[in-house]
Amino acid sequence: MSGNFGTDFVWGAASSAFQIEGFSTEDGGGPSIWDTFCRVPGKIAYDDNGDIACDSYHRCGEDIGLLKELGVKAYRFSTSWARIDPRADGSWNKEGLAYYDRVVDLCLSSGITPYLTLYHWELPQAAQDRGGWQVRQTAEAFARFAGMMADHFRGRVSHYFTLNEPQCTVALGHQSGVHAPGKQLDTAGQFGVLVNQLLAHGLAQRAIQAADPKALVGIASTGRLCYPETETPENIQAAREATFAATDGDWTFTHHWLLDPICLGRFPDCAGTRLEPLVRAVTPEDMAIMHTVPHMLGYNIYNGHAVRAQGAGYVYAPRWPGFPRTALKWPVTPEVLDWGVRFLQERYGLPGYITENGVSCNDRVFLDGQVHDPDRIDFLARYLACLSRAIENGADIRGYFHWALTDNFEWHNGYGERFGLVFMDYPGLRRIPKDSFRWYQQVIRTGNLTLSPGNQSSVSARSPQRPECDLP
Ligand code: GCO
Repeated sequence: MSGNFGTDFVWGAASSAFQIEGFSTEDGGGPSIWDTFCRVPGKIAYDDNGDIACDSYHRCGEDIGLLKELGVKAYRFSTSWARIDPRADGSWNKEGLAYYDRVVDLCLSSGITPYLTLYHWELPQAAQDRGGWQVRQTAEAFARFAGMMADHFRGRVSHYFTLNEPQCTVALGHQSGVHAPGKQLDTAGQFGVLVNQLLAHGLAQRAIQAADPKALVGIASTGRLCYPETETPENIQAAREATFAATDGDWTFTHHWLLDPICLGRFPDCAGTRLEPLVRAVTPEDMAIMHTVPHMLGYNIYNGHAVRAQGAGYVYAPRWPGFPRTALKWPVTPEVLDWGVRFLQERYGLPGYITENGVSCNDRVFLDGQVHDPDRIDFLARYLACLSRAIENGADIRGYFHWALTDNFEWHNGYGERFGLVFMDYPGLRRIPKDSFRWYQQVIRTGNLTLSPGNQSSVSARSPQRPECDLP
């Protein structure tokens, strides 16, 4: 099956600073909250840390060369706030900035459009020491950083994402504490962190647009998405409702608690929940700052929940025993890149990019010296077929960034999880393109989603994962 990806479709790959660069404090850089968090015993699997990572700080030429070989049109990467603004006080570290000049200029000379994420969790430890995302000053400091970046890169960079997944900063960094800075706040504290990030987005977008009126600004969101177990009108409506339900049980990991204020100028309906008084306390002036509508939305989507209508409501459909899962035990649910995308597009109506999608696999170098990863190829073929169907049904999705270009530091999971199209041989930092690298190269070139050149078995958005499953 060939996807419905037009010739203008932006095929890309993604990474983030702390996950690939290493050497955070070299050349005047400052430690981020993740440098600090990695030093806390027991927080990171295998006691891994980001000291070296993929050494992209010294090897960005190799990485951009791989992107050029892959044939992508765009590269989504983040610029470490801690490397550039080590004291979070606006005294810019020119050598840190020079690294990103190299990355941007290498992209441009390779015909690759840079999409800069200005915050992929690289909060300067100095900002954390002054309260981090629990205080408003951090939002103001971030806006100052964003404005400087837009001014510095004007004419070379035209696409920015302000923040990556504020939902994770709240839910993992300040609720469960499994991510840096490892806080476990109450609901009021969690909501305060969300508010400061919403302010950070609004203030930063305004600063970027003031510095470069031609810049296009977005934000990368993640969170709960649902899809109909079977495609009856009742189940589709149930999945839509479940996606945007305003329960106060798991509100932190939802798209709409971030995107409703930013895009619609209001918080989700939370009457009668613990959130109601907190929302009421947000001033109209702050609501106006948060309500800074982006030019585009980034969706980081990996999986979702099947839902079926039941009575006047809905239930999450149980996953059958042995349901397909990734190496990280995440469920494989390609339908989410069809229906989840459609629901988001319906609600926000903005141009969208899939800014992250991919899969962790138990990749290794085989006896023939290659890295064979059929699981990733099958995963991508299914998800891209579903994305193609969403586009066919009117979703305004303009690009897809595979997460990730190379295996990298998977946060509290350390280096044990491999999401890359390129295998990272960590001891020697050798980069080995996997079979999926060549498969994705072909998709970019032809738009064709067949599983492999030899195997013409086509892929459709309705390819079942359960053999006897007779999908309607
Ligand atoms: C996230 C981050 C990425 C992850 C990727 C796989 O969504 O957590 O944006 O940095 O590495 O999503 O978990």
